[in-house]
Formats: sequence, structure tokens, C-alpha cells
Amino acid sequence: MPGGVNSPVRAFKAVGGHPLFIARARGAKVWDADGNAYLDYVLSWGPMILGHAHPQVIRAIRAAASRGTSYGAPTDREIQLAGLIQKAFPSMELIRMVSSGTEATMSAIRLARGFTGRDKILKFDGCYHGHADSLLVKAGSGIATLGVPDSPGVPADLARHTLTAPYNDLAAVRKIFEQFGNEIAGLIVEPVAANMGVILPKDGFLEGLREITRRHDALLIFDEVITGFRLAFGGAQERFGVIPDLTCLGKIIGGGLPVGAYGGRREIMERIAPLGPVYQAGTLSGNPLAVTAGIETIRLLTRPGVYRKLENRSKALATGWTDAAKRAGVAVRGTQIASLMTLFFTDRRVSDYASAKTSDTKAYGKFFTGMLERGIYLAPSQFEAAFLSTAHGDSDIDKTVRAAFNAFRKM
Ligand code: KE4
Repeated sequence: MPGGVNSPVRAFKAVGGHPLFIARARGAKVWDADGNAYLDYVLSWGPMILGHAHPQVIRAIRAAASRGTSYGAPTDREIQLAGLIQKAFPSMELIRMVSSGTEATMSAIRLARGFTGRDKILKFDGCYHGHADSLLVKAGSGIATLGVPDSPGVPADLARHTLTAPYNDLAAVRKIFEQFGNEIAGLIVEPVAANMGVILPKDGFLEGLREITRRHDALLIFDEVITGFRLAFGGAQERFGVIPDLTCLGKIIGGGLPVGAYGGRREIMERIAPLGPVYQAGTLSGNPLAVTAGIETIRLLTRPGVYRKLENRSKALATGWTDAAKRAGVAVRGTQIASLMTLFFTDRRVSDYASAKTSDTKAYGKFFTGMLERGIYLAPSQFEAAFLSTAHGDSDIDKTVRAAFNAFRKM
């Protein structure tokens, strides 16, 4: 396997050393192949919001597996999951399930192009929407980590249809729409950026994108693969009150098994085959096991107080480790919203990719290693997010803040 991994960011290239091979996981913890336990803030990059191996989710998957693993035919459970998603995201009037976030965003931009008859899309520097060709332009996440501005293998002829602007820069978006307005099929954005580290939208940014896209008849596409069911039950569109034309989901809606989804206004989604001419398909789309895990996960997220508790613990961690850095004399900028957070090793305010890149990635590597030695497993890259789960308790937060202070002091 290239680099010994099945996804680049897992290779620890940005932080040095060898990646952990994980043997098992439960609750807020993972155990590596040597039996060492770690408090996990990667949580499979977001899906495990209930912690690992939640008993109710595992029980449901076991029962589903005994009825077979894949039929390649519609099932009532897919309708159940679609109904749960729609309850959380009313803007998703019709929903199509796929098997990854990449498939969701790739299909959403094809649909935007098919619906509008236009070719261009606009994305933001440092935002990552999966690895579909059109979206691997100035991407975040692993690309930011690997310092590869644009991936080889993406034809220039295709990349030129992808326009980019700095995140949080409405003036730049306005200018691009003035120049290319009637050629732009859609604008895709992470409503809270989490692939250049976690960066919040400035006040009015999302509302501005809604207004500009509407004015130019371009579709507004929210990539809520990370923020969906994490920022709130109804994701960023519930939290910020800005409603996109299309939404892409993934991660949490599969409860740790492969599920992605895209959906939105009926008149747009009705263009998708077999109803309409825009083609998209998938052997394992709506897989019964994966859909079962998603249903159990979302049902458990409807319990009262889940998001408030998650937010309170996340705030405690974010303030705790930022204070610890100050006490130890290490310059960091902490961001946090709901159960998403990042420590940027810079003294600059971070509001876009350019400012995120002022972070000292070597310092982040030292912090990462210091935390790993103290039994805390963070994302092996400055340009990712730390995630919390409902399985992380107050004592876990205290332990993490203490470990951070000692790691900072050592630095
Ligand atoms: P997947 O194809 O990896 O399921 O989803 C792609 C994707 C789409 N949109 C957003 C906002 C995403 O964050 C992602 C995937 N996130 C990365 C890390 N931030 C997944 C980890 C990895 O690539 O190994």
C-alpha cells in the first residue's frame, strides 16, 4: 500500500515518526497494536461523535448483518435514514445516498452543472471537499499537509473551470461573480472550514454567499460532511440560519460505516437519474449495514442535551489548552465551535488559508508528539480538526489539558 496507508494524512508525514496502527477502540479511546491506550480526538476524522463501538450501534449492525450485507435493491431502512436526515435538514427535499463525502460533493457539482448548463464552480483556498478532480484545486486537508498546491493528474482543461477565492473574502467572491457570473454553476463551501484547521466564517460571510449566488442564479452548495450533525443536529445551516440549494453530508450519517449523501431543492434533485438526465450511481449506495449504523447514530443524537454537553466540554478543552500554552509561553491561536477545534501555532489571527499557513508546522509536530507520549491522540497535521465525542468525560478533558501544559513546557 503506498506509504503503508489507505489515506495520505494517516501516514504522519506532517508530524514525523511512524503512524499508529490501531487494534481496537471503545468510547473515547483507541488502543494501538502494541496495546498502548490513547484518548482519541481524531475519531475517524469526525464520524465517531458517539465514541467508538457504541453498544447500541454495534448491536444494530450485528442484527442487520444477520439479514445479509448488501442487496443492490431499495430497502425501507434507506427511507428511514432519509427521513431522519430530512428532519434535521428540511432544505434537503430529495436525498441521494452514496458511499463517501467525495462522491457526495462530486455528484453535487455535476448536478449543479447539469441543472444550470454552466461549467464553472467556485471553491475556497484551503477548503477540502474530497478528491474529485474539479475539487482538487487549492484544496485543504491532506493537500495542505503535503504542500501540493494542485494535484498532478487533474487536466488543466478541467481545473480552469474551478475558480477559487480566499475564505471569508466576500469582496473577492463578488469580483469573481462580476467577471464570470453567468458561467458559474455553483459555489461550494465548508460553512465552517475544518480542513485548514478550524476557521469560522466571519459575520455575514455565509449570508453574503447566499445573496451573491442567488443574484447570479448560481447554486449555493454547503459541504456539511464535517459540520452536518456536528455543529448542531441540523448542521451549519441550522446554526447560522443560511439555507443552501444543495447540501453534502458524510461521516456521522454512516456512524463509522461508508455513507455519504447529497440533496436539496426538489426541482434540482429531480434532474438526477433515473428521474432526470444527470447520471450518478453506486453499487453499495444506501448499503443496509451502513444505513443501519447511521440510523442508530442519528437516533442517539436526538437525545435532549447532547449538543449542549458536547459544546460545554469542547469549550472547556479549548480554553484549557489555550491557557496552558499561554502559561508555558507558547504562541498559539485557538479556534472552537461546537465539538470542533484547532490550535494554530501562530500569533496571527487565523481567518483564511494564507493566515493558517503562517502556523509553525514543526511546532505542531512537537506538540503532537508530546501529546502522543502522554496518551493523547490528535490529528497528525496542523491543517485538520480536533473532534470531541459524547464519550469524552470531564476527567478526559482535565487529563488532556494537563498533558498539553506538560507538552508545551517541554517545547
Ligand atoms: P471522504 O470522501 O473522505 O468520505 O469525504 C471527503 C470530504 C468532503 N468534505 C469535507 C468537508 C471533508 O472534510 C472530507 C474528508 N475529510 C478528510 C479529513 N479532514 C478525511 C480524512 C482523510 O482524507 O483521510
